[in-house]
Amino acid sequence: MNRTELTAKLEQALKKKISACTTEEIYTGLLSITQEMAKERHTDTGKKKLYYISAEFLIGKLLSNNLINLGLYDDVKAILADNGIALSAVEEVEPEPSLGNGGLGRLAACFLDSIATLNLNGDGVGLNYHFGLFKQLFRDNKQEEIPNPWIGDTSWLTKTDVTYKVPYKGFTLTSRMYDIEVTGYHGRTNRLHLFDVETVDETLVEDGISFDKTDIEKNLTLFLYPDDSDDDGRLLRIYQQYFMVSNAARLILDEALAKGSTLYDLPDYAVIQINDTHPTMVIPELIRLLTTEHGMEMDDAIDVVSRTCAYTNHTILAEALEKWPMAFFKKAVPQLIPIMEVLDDKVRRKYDDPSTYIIDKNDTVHMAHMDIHYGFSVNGVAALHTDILKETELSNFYKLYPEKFNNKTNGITFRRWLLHCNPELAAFITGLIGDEYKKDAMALENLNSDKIIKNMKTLHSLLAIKEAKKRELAAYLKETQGLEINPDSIFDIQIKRLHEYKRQQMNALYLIHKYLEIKKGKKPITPITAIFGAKAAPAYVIAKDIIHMILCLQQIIEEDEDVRPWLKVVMVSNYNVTLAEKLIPACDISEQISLASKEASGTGNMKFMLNGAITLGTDDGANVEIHELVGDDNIYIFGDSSETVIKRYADKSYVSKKYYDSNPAIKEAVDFITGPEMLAVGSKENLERLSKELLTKDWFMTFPDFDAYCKAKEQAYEDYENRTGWARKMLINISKAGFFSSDRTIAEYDRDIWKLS
Ligand code: 26Q
Repeated sequence: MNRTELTAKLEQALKKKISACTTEEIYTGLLSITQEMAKERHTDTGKKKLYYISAEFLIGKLLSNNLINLGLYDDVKAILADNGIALSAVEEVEPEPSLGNGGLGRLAACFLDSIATLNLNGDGVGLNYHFGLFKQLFRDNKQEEIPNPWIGDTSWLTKTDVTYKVPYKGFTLTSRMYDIEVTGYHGRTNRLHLFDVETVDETLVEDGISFDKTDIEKNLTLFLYPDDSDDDGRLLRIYQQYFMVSNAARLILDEALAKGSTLYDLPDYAVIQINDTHPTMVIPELIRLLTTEHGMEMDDAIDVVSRTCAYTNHTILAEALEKWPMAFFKKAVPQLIPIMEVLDDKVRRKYDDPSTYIIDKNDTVHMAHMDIHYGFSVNGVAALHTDILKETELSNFYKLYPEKFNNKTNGITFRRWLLHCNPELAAFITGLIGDEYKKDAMALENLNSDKIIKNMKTLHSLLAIKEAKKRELAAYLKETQGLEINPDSIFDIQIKRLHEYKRQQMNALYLIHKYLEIKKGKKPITPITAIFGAKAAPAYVIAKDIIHMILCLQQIIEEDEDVRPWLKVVMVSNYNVTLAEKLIPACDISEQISLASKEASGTGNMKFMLNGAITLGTDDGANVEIHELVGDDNIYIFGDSSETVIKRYADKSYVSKKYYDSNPAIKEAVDFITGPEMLAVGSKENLERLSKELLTKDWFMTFPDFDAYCKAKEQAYEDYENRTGWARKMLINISKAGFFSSDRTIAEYDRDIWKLS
């Protein structure tokens, strides 16, 4: 379609001249023509189909992404510009759905993009949360939560005719399926199926995000349950999970039957990727449906399902592995219990290692165990993570099924995380090496030639792009959040969910230390802006205390005239995909400082690298692979190794107080948390609890890594002063980022697990 035709189409949808429309009207018009064109590319070809079941799909705004994938972006931008409208202003109108917590949900969204781009037959299946994850506000230096309504009158959802009955103990719910078109980059269109319940009642929500947790019929799809929990919502989580998988199971069986499957050959028609343990109940549910509604014998059903399901593990934190009391199943979905008992019984007959049983002696159901015994593939999400699973966390299972275990290092879609969020950098790359990299990310390696990395003009152009993105971010934060940052400072950024293992508290301790150093007269050469973005689960007390500490520190430094010109701390509120798209291109230093062995992979680390930020991190998750690719000179790695950490946990030898007593810098920074400056702006209760936590537990070992962290950070700041040297590091990082394209990850899933093509 040429520009004239596209203009005509848009004006037809708008029913008036483009120049006479508001940005809201333009958004609605663009949404409808984009959706229509996406639908035209929909196909369901291929006998076998992948069903990626996930409780989370953190898709972000869709308009620009779809325009890029459909090849319309440049034309639409130009047409709007001719009419005096900026596409960026139209983007602002679109609400961001918050259908995910963080990494796992965003990964699922990147995967859908790559599956469609690689022309694979694969759909997503999940839930249509009306308010998603909460929206974050700050008041009195504390986090508050409110709902994030995103559906409204115009959304990307298409209502379908597909409905099912989902049985619970004592009542049955009627579901309806809604679809979101998933466009591939110059590829086919697949679908994201989001199930909803017709009786959901948005008026149930009272103050903030509280609501009646017992009225399942009305509350089931109101909210996404956050990734750390109070007991309150745990039962509701089971109701949600069962709703998701029961609908998924019926859809899968219906589609296979429609294509001529006997169901005994289901693995030829369907492969199910279970995204962490949240959809694990799909295993007993499918077995239940095959035996009760399709007349299959139990052993056959178990065999069929075991050859259809594959499981991805995203965490090594024992406390995050889902284990549910049998009482929950009894209360919500008793029909699954006899099936799970059969599955457990078979395990017990075959193996005598109780650590691998599905139902333990306390009558607790271990969801991951069900996946491993009754799935044909188990994968981790980065090389180190998979090794740790095999050697420690899941070693007993690895002994039973070595052939099931495999690694699939995570990836990100370069459409959203380069082409869309940083078109200037994309154009710069194209100017140097052509645009082959847009279809084959490994072609970025062509940037790593002497002709390019030694050319001073090229290096200066790259720095100019970074500077422009920093100015853009500064203007955006000023306008949207009233925050003022200095674009001529170093942007040092840590954005991710708030979790103790990710160690935002260690970054904050460094900043306290730096603040005190500057007060003593040791000014940095270039001013520093430390930026945080993080939501804490509403019931995660210490995580909220850490946010409080950072916000108090932000205020203290802001009010300190001596330090203010040299150091600034800002925490952006409501960190989400949209903000990530603005922050990442503007970043100089990417903070990836989890305690080694704890971050399964990380994916923000990849996005930063692709946008020319230099990683300051531990040898953890996919940082290990980034480190290997870019080499010691182009990354700042510090801290204890995963082996050391695992050993220290095993021998229980860590005592944080010893470090506090013997390291004056640590003592000074920790004492500051409860000192007079902090107490003047913060809450005694929160700050004292946090300080006590560090002094008596420090479970994620920030003190042992503190000195190494400070040293590595100072080194990075020093190296930043050599501008062309820094630009060369940036370019080498970009040139090595190709491996982290989710197109590569998905091609591997298909080659080793799904076998669709
Ligand atoms: C569990 C039980 C009850 C309620 C919620 C949950 C829950 C919800 C979400 C548990 C975990 C999550 C999310 C986990 C997650 O995002 N993991 C991240 O996955 C990324 C993609 O593989 C990795 O890059 C990150 O390292 C990993 O932390």
